[in-house]
Amino acid sequence: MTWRATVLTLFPGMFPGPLGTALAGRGMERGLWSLEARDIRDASTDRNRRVDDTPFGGGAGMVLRADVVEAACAAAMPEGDPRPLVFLTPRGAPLRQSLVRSLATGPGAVLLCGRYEGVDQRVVEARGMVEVSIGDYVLSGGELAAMVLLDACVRLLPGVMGAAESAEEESFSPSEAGALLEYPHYTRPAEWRGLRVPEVLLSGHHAEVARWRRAQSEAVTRERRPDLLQTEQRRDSAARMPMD
Ligand code: 6GU
Repeated sequence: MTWRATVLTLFPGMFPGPLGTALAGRGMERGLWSLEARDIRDASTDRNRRVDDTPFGGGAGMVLRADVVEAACAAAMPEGDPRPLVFLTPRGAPLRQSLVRSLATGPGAVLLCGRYEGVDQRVVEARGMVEVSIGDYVLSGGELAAMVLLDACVRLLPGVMGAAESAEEESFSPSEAGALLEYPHYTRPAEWRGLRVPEVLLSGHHAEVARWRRAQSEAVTRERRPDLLQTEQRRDSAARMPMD
């Protein structure tokens, strides 16, 4: 079955963009997933195709109207469409690999991209949208965030990744093994500009390599993401990804 993505946006021309190339693009060509970008403006009944209005209570910027967004959702999703509706907004809960995995396991997703100051909250709630952010910075719209979310989902779909890549994920990978950042990687030449690859990696001692990598993972995690080492953040299993 094809995993089906529908994006509701004021800028449908931004899609598929980078999702039409590389791994995701090949997956799309092979029919493993599909992408439909729909113009929210097509749902406007206004003779000037207006989609936004000024915020009640005052303040800067404009707000996408509830009636327009509802009409766009209704047009995109037939009654009983089982796909979750995700609203990309900096107000959302942080995107984690656990949500990515759960979306990738399902039939697909409908993604609403915010623009302007926001979307009338009544339609967000009436439609039971899941509000998601991709990080603590502000983008000019939800489109790039939607692409990030789709890329993360699509790479998990059965058949999208080659045998080498998926095999790598299933074997030991520190990022899967204990909520740690990855160890550093090296390849040939063994010496470059006078810089040697760590000798342990050339030793052929698999157990020592594994021990060294684990120590590197712990050190870089302590340095960059100490929050991942807090036990209450590690959740139940020792077999989770860092961003889970
Ligand atoms: Cl989902 N949207 C916008 N506009 N900015 C963001 C974001 C989303 N996530 C982080 N920054």
